[in-house]
Amino acid sequence: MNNLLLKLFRIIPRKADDFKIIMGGSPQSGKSSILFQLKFKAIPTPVPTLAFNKEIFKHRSRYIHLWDLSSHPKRKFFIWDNLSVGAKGLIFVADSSEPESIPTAKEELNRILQLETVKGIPLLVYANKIDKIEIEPADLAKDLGLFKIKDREWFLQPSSTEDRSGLFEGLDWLITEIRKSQAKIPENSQTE
Ligand SMILES: Nc1nc2c(ncn2[C@@H]2O[C@H](COP(=O)(O)OP(=O)(O)OP(=O)(O)O)[C@@H](O)[C@H]2O)c(=O)[nH]1
Ligand SMILES: [Mg+2]
Repeated sequence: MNNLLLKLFRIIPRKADDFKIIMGGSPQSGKSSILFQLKFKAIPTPVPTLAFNKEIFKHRSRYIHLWDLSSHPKRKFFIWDNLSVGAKGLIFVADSSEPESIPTAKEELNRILQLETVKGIPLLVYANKIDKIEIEPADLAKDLGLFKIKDREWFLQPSSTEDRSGLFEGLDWLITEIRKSQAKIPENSQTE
C-alpha cells in the first residue's frame, strides 16, 4: 500500500461501524450522479471523473463512505488496486440505455470481481437510466454474466438519477448484505 495515499485520503474508515463501499462501472453510466443523489439528493453539473469522488453520508444509522472510482483505461489499475482496500460492498453501474455498452461493461465487471480487495463482498448492480428505456432486468443480468457469479451475493436494481428511483432500494439491499456478512465474522477480527 502506498503510504502517501493513505496519508492523503482516509482510505479505510476509522470506525469498524462505518461501511466503505466502492462504485465502478461503464463510462458515463451515471456513477457520480448516483453518488451525489445519495448524498445531496441533487446532482451538480456532471463532469467526467478523472480519478475518484468520495462522499460520506448517513444511511440506516451507519456512515457510508462511498467511493466513485474511475475506470479510465490509463488510471484504473492504480486507482482500483489502491482505493478499493477495506471495501465492504461493491456497486457496479451499467447504462441500460446503451445496450451496445453491455459487453464492455461485463468485461470491466469481471476485472473488478477478480481483485483480491473485493473478494467475496456483496455486489449491487444499478441498471441505470431506466427513464430512457424499458428493460427486462433478467435479460440484462444474463448479458452482464451475473448468473455465473457464485462467490458472493449480488442484486440487480433498475435505477434512474432523474427521479432517484431504485437508488435507495439498492443501497438498502447492499447494507443488509454487508450486515449479514459482518455477523458471520468474529467480532475481534472486524477491526482494521
Ligand atoms: N437520463 C438519464 N441520464 C443520466 C442518468 N444518470 C446520469 N445521467 C447523465 O449521464 C451523464 C453522465 O453522468 P455521470 O454521473 O457524470 O456519469 P459517470 O459514470 O460518473 O461518468 P464518468 O465519470 O465520466 O465515467 C450525464 O449527462 C448525466 O446527466 C439517469 O439515470 N438518466
Ligand atoms: Mg463520474
